Amino acid sequence: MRTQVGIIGAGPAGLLLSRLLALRGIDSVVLENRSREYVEARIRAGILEQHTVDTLTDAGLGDRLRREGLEHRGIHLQHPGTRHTLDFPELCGRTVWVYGQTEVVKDLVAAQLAGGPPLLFEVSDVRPEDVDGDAPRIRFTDADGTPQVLECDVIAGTDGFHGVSRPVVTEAGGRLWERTYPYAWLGILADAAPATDELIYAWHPEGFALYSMRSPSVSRLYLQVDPADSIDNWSDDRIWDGLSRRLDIDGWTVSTGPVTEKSILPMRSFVSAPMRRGRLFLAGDAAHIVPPTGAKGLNLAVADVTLLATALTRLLREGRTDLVDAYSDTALRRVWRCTHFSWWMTSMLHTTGDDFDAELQLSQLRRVCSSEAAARELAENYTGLPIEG
Ligand code: RFL
Ligand code: PHB
Repeated sequence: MRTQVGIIGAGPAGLLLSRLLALRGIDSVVLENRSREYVEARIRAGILEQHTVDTLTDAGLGDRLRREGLEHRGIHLQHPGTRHTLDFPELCGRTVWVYGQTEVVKDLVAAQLAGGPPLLFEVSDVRPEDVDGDAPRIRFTDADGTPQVLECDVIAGTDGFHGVSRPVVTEAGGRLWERTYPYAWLGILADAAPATDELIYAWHPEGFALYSMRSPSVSRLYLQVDPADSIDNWSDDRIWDGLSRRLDIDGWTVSTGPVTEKSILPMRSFVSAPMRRGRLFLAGDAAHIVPPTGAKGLNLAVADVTLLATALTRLLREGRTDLVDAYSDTALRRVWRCTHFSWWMTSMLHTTGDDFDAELQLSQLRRVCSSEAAARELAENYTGLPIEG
């Protein structure tokens, strides 16, 4: 087998890269170690920045998004006794969209299977090889158990945080930065109409809570918990009690309903640089992880592959290396901005058990809720800064 770009991983990064390349006449093959059902059911991100929506729309993937997605003009920031609304169009002229990552992935898979580049599910033993030369290859075993070799011009490592690509880059050198936070999120999906127009990010002495949604009839909610806690300790009643206490405000209640999914997610910041070794390029969670508080992970993955698609097109169509040579540095500038913003939102909203920290957090929240400059800084970062390069 031969292709121009061998893509490891069919998450949003790998699938969108394949699509963007196909639109520019570059062929690719996507290799995924899970099944289609598994990839389409994995519940993760919910918020798309304006540029992510524009990129998906330009790639011909905007129809269902614009029909079923919910455009949001702001967020509510809450601390006990106060629920303050940040109006994004007023502050920075942009909006965000609620459209689940599951739906983005379903749209990308459907487009790929309807005459797009090959997408192979349930492959195993995936190994990028000879990435320092001009003719790298990917060895893998296909779903029937047959060993295969995919000869490529370039390999894209879009295989997420636990993938095989990053270790190949880091064994040649580079640097890692990591911060593990002393809290985790307990996330639920519930068949309940959201009781709020905008997402609510709430600071509370018992810990952070977030009220999000997936549709007019499905809510997605999160509670700050101890990372060592087990989901078995959290009955549905205990979760709803915690949510209603932490989100409490006079004259308003959380709307409850059957919980259809619940899990505990660790939170970390992680950056690996450079995002390239020879002909192997990393994008998305394969190179960096942010805590979900800033809603940046999926959007960063889209920003990476937007840059990478342009850089690879220049390399493969014109033989020019300027953009691939600049890729890692250009992508990392945005990665660090989003890493800072996600860390800042996380630090402002999650209680640590320390009274000094609590006073600093409340002071920062009051500042964002009273100063237009402070609110604009949050709004510009949350809705997404322009893609460089
Ligand atoms: P993914 O989605 O992890 O996809 C990687 C794919 O590679 C496959 N794979 C392999 N395939 C072949 N061979 C191997 N050896 C392989 N190893 C792995 C995997 O099966 C998978 O299909 O990475 P990608 O594409 O970079 O996308 C990144 C996003 O998924 C991630 O950043 C976001 O979900 C983060 N995130 C959020 N981001 C946002 O922008 N907005 C949000 O509101 C938001 N909320 C969240 C989130 C992540 C969460 N979790 C669960 C970590 C909320 C949560 C709860
Ligand atoms: C979500 O809806 O899953 C979501 C929304 C906002 C965040 C994180 C996750 O900051």
